[in-house]
Amino acid sequence: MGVSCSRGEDVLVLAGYHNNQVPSFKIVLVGDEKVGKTSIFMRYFKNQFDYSYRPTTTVSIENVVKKLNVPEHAVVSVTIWDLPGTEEVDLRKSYYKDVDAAIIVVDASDRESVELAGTWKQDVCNHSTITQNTTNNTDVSYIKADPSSIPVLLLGNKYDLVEERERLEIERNEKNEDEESQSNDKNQTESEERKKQEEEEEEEEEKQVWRYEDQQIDKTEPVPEEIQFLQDIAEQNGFVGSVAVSAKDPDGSVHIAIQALVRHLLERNLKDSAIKRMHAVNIKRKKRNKNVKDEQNEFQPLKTVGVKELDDLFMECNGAIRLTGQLTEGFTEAVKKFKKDCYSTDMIDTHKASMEDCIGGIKQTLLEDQELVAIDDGGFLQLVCKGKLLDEDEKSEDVKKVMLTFHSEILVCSKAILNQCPNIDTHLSKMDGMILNQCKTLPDVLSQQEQVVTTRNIDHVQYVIDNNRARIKHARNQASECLQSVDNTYKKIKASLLW
Ligand SMILES: Nc1nc2c(ncn2[C@@H]2O[C@H](COP(=O)(O)OP(=O)(O)OP(=O)(O)O)[C@@H](O)[C@H]2O)c(=O)[nH]1
Ligand SMILES: [Mg+2]
Repeated sequence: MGVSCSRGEDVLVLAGYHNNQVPSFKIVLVGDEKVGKTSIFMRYFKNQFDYSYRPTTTVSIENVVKKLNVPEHAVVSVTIWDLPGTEEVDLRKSYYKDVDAAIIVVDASDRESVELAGTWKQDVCNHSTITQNTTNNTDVSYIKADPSSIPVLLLGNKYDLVEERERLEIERNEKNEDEESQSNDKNQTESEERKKQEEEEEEEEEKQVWRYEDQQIDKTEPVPEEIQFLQDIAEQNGFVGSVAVSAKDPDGSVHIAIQALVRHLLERNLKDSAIKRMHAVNIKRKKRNKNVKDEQNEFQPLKTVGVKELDDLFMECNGAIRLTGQLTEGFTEAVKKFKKDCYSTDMIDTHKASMEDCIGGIKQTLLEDQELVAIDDGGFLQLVCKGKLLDEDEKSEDVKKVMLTFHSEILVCSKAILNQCPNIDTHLSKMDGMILNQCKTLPDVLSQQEQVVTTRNIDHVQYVIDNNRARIKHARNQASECLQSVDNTYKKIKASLLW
């Protein structure tokens, strides 16, 4: 452990690396309760994550022997101590004996938690000691460690929550923008400009090339606010570096961060490249963020709980949930395509114009003896042009084009929605009732299982059931919103044809 391993530039020599001894490092995970120390520990050693929270009451210790690429493919032994966030009896001093490095874990989604990082670092620095053998080797004594010899890394955990918050904000902004542009003509030019600016910014972002490891990193790239805050706190308090990670995501961020610290310990003069590596993780996050939305669009089936009766019911819901998502997305896309065609044929001034504007635009494009009417075809709305549309006439060709898009996109989608969504709602409502009934027998079913069922298992099962039911509810809401959207669109079209 830390005793045999020395610190500083000569670590390889003193640790006996050249005499085939493996340098070993003791690293402590320190920080407030609930910030995710145990989750980081579990991700690093078992690549697992658990949603439930059980406070750590006694220290957990795990060891791993790893081969690092630098220097000279060094093999190292890393022992990590997962410390309790709070303890009735304060045993910290004993945990901090002979530490080689410390990781202060904070909750990156909570500013106050990040602000406390310095206090935790101080705690490590004030209480770390080094074992000293006396000359006769029988007694041991402890001397205060030199704080500057213990690298302390700041780990901003739960970064997935920050990303989720950002994603929701982007969605909310987009939704507001859409509503605004539909209801307020005056704002059209403004939102167009904003869009243009966004597109330019996106284009600029695309141009950025992210490089990893020993390659040069573009330091001019703006980092997200939370990561900047982590870096500022790390700098102000003399941390060796800071990394934003998520113990929840199996994205390798926890491994990279800990490996970087170990590399730093192995050879201090590699400090710069190790820090660069941490910086790269932070930057990678920003890039990942851009893809979060795409990932979200991919259908994820409901989670299973290992109780067959319940899992069968969950499986049966998947088709309806997936279909709801597809219908919702399909209708939004169909409307977008229709507006885009109206825009490209100069019937409207912006592709974000309202449905009423599109219909108005088509009407204005028609010749005097032509008229646009809506026909109710068994509950579905068809657009028909009375009066012959001329062949090889540019305006008539434009009208034909947008009407074709209306029928092949909006009409087809709205038919599917009007046919399917009421059934989806009935089906999911029935399934949810059955799931709820099945849950009542859950304690009995679990007690009959062969393996031992702990409170933790039960909590987890309950958590998964709650999550699955929330997704079922969300799909039902989505189905009724989808029906509402079709109804609103039809109403808008009919109203604008009356003008
Ligand atoms: N969303 C999210 N939740 C996390 C993450 N890491 C941990 N959690 C959750 O946060 C809660 C606390 O996690 P723990 O790892 O037990 O926290 P701790 O710091 O060990 O807490 P103490 O042992 O009391 O000091 C649990 O419910 C975890 O599932 C993460 O990266 N993202
Ligand atoms: Mg813990």
